[in-house]
Amino acid sequence: MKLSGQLYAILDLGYVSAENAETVTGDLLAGGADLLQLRAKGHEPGEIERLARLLLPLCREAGVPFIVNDYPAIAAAVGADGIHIGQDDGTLAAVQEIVGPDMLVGRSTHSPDQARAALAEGFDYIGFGPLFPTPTKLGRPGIGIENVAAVQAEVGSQIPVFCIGGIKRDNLPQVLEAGARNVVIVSDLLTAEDVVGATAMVKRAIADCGLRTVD
Ligand code: TZP
Ligand code: MG
Repeated sequence: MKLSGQLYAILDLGYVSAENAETVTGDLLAGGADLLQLRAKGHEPGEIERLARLLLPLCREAGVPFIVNDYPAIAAAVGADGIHIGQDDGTLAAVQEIVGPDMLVGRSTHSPDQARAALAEGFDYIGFGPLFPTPTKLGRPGIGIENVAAVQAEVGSQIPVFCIGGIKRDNLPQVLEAGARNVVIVSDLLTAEDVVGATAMVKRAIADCGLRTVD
């Protein structure tokens, strides 16, 4: 996996109906998303597995890793490329007992200490945030952008650090300026009138920032 300049998109069923999941995933991929996660809080595992089986081939065709949120057993059953877990979802070792040693495993982190701990434990990448309060993750305060550069330098030199939470096209320059190299954007892409165009715009902004930066 490349270490910088990536856009991680999430097909979140809080914003997209199951009926539209395939179309919107196609749009995110057409716009240039580099990773795609299926996130379906509150949905039945059977429905999540059905959707995962639907979306996985689209990602395969685009050459984009397909990641399942929260359900290692579903990730293993459908042959996903990755599984993403939160702070309260157990250890990497416990997840790997279900998905095996080869699947990408990502961890949500909410502080520099958690970011360092996830690196030390051996996760393949981390989410770092929410940078700003967001309706997509209610009840969690924004951690701000002041630690982004330090976490990117320390942890991001070893594994990808994906800044997440309240990132939108209009504040993306500020987030990149703060030192972010990889971002997750959920609602701003999923609620865009033109999902392909919005995704492509974000990709260009990340790439332009990388060109201006000597890492
Ligand atoms: N984890 C931390 S913030 C967040 C998740 C899943 C939601 C990000 O969504 P949005 O809509 O881009 O703020
Ligand atoms: Mg979770």
